Amino acid sequence: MNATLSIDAEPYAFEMQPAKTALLIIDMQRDFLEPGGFGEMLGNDVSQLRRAIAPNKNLLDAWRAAGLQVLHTREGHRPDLSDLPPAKKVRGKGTKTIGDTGPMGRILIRGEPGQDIIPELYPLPGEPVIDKPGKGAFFATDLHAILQNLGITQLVVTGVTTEVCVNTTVREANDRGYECLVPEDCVGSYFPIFQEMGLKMIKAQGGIFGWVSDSSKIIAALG
Ligand code: C5J
Repeated sequence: MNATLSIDAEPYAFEMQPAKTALLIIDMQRDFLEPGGFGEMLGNDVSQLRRAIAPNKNLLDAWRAAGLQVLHTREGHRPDLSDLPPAKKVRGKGTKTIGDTGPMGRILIRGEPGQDIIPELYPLPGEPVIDKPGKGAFFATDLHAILQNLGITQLVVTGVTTEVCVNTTVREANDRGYECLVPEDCVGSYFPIFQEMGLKMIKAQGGIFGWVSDSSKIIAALG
């Protein structure tokens, strides 16, 4: 797919070059999204995030059918916690924190059931999965090197949560020269006000961090 596709977006159309664009799905992990997981254990309403599953699935299916690049991320740490900053371990003063045993295994530890990606969006063999210790997908990972080697210059960024890992990753990507398009129905926050404001921050001031659109417009453009 070599033609440039013009996607209706805010603050103005996103001129997408599909061969140079990757779909980057952020942290669609069981512990954040599934009833009975760590997110719900903390008192969050997971339905706010689960709304994004079906649009992500539709976009992922269309993206794969078009033969375009997909990457996934997972937030998580080494089992020995050697990459977990003490400040992150104690943040929130919860009775259960990262590394402790939670409802789906050790919380945010690589290889544990809760840290894995939900079955609906499970990566196919060959789709890179970036395990990240921070909120941004570029911090302490090989994501930038992989994207550079693939010739990627534009990203469609989806996933959770809108104001935390999605926003942080879009800002990191923007500073590294990537153009980011965020389909609003494919990102989710436990807090409706943060969903709204997280998207507004991206597209404000002429698209200071990127563009905001909707999955149906991207799928329509892909044909
Ligand atoms: C993500 C978080 N993925 N909210 N993590 O946004 O802690």
